[in-house]
Amino acid sequence: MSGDRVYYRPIPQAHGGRWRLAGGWTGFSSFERLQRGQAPVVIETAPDDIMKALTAPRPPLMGLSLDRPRLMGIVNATPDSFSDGGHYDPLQQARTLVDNGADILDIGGESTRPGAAELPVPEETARVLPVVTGMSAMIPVSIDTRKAEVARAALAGGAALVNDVSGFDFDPNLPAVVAQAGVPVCLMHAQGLPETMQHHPRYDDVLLDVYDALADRVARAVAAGVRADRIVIDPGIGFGKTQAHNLAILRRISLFHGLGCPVLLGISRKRFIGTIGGAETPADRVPGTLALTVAAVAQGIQIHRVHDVAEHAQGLRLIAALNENEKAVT
Ligand code: HH2
Repeated sequence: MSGDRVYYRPIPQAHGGRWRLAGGWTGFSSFERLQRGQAPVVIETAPDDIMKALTAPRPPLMGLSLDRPRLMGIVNATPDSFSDGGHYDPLQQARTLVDNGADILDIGGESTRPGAAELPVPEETARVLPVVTGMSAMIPVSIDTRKAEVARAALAGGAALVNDVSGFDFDPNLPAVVAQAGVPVCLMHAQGLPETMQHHPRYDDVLLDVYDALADRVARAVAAGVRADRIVIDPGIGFGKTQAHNLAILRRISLFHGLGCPVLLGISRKRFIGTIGGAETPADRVPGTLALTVAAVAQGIQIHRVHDVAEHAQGLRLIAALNENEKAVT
């Protein structure tokens, strides 16, 4: 990638601002100009095409407006997920997450934790389908899979979004399934496969490399017939990334609004939160997860994939109240 390329990161403001980020709750009035190998420079203007991508309101996703942060509750129909070890009935867990305030459920049957092995299609389908069919009349359901045949079965069972952690890199048949169904897709960035991705992840500049890779994935998805306004992007925290990589992305995550898509973030209970926060057990990483979610909300990130929906719903209610208060009190 050329070192000359210039990137514009909107600098979010707690109050006011000349423009609104993605038509949402975050204001901004200036930018960081980012270039490989150079220190960020604060500037006051950006090119028209970037401004358009940064400010255009995002269309509703599965009927959900994106003018406030949304919670995607994680349902692991897996016996080997990293964070909860499969110690629950997924259908019961799904209902609890709905009661606790989830806007979307993300249902997955194949663990993608570092070192996890691939699961055969029939097994993955058998795990997810009862939860998808059981929940899709109640709440928008996302199917977390890299595989076309699993996605096809889940869409037939009522799923309304495909969440592909490989960003269409794993199964060449998945783009056509998504395009034909006319459903939205979340394209996540990952470097390498779950089996080996944490061995030696390397980037030139992780923030800009991930941005370019996602731009490429969006372009490929559009070329495969997926409508641009149905694409959600995700920088893929922990997928072929060290702790320093994760932090570099999170620190400047508002950059990703420049791709013109809603942004989804999956940090919930991940290892680096335990390492920095001093919480060995995944279930003890809720405070650290919430802290990073609040920071991401302040950068305008729209969709938050979390295990602990009740705790995050409470946090988001407080953030909403702070924003409301400014309007109400004169
Ligand atoms: N992380 C995991 C799974 N799916 N999808 C998106 N879009 N973004 C993510 O960051 C993401 C994801 C983590 O996978 P796993 O190890 O299966 O654990 P869990 O599902 O409990 O988060």
